[in-house]
Amino acid sequence: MSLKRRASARAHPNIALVKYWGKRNLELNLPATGSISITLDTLQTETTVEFDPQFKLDRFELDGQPDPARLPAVSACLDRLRQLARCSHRARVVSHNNFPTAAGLASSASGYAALVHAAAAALGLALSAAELSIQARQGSGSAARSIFPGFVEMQAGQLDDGSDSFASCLAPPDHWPLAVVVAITSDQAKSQSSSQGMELTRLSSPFYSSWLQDIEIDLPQARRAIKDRDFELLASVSEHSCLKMHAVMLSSKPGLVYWNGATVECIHAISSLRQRGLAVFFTIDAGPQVKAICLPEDAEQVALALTAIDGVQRTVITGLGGAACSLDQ
Ligand code: 2P0
Repeated sequence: MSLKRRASARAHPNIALVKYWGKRNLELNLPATGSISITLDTLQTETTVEFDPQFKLDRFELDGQPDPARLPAVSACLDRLRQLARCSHRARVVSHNNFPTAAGLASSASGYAALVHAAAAALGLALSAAELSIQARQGSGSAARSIFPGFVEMQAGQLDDGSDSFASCLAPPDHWPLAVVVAITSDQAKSQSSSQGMELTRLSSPFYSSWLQDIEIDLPQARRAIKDRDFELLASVSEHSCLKMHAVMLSSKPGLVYWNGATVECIHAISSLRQRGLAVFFTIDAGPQVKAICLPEDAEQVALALTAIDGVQRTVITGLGGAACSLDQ
């Protein structure tokens, strides 16, 4: 490749319902277990990658600012694709999130999914969605799922080289068009990466092995709930998975406490909405935001209830979103 090549892509964050928290191989970023997620619409990362023989170094810009802290991980992602394409050109990567970065809104998922999609296209690599998912996984485990639309399952895989550790679509968004109300309780970036947190949990939580074992029970239940559109079953397996994950986070040494006061108030508010007959459940990731999953007709009411809570700064309503895609003609 001698000429400069450029491509742009968009990807959406995803929210895990059966959570991933723990790795079986750090170097290849292989998850210890499978996970099941929903891909969102509305929230998105858009990324342009330009390879140019004139560039001396890779550059990475996020939301209008150079981002040297994330550059090594971005370059490592590009290196894997450059190796496949037998290209040594450096790249300029320009990325925009329309939501807060690194605050428990899965910006690394949409970020790495958009990055590998755009970089592969710019390098002229015709990768399948599974191959893109493998590339995205090496940037960030949850990013493997953001390649796909709607309801998505990530396979932990068994092979040492990780070639069987990728995601696939369980059902498209229109199979069961759920809504997600995100209650933002803090715009601050978290102080510790998920990778560091997962390793701390693996090495120190006395409950880690039970956590891993139980996921094998949760995965088939969540699959069945999605297939049958069984809201009650999906609510029960998802809340249980979320609380078990936070239990191993809390029981790490030192403990990982991702919640703030408003996070806890949101949990109680969602439980009381459900007692009043609304179909809604919560999930929370490695940050203080709360995601309420509900039927679209109830989303406004859920958002009103969460916005009224002290400490909730704002809410965002999303539906289920599409696959990572090209922004080029
Ligand atoms: C998930 N999370 O399943 C879980 C739930 C956060 C809590 O995957 O280390 O940024 O890059 O593989 O993907 C967030 O972790 O972690 C995550 P790495 P990632 O969505």
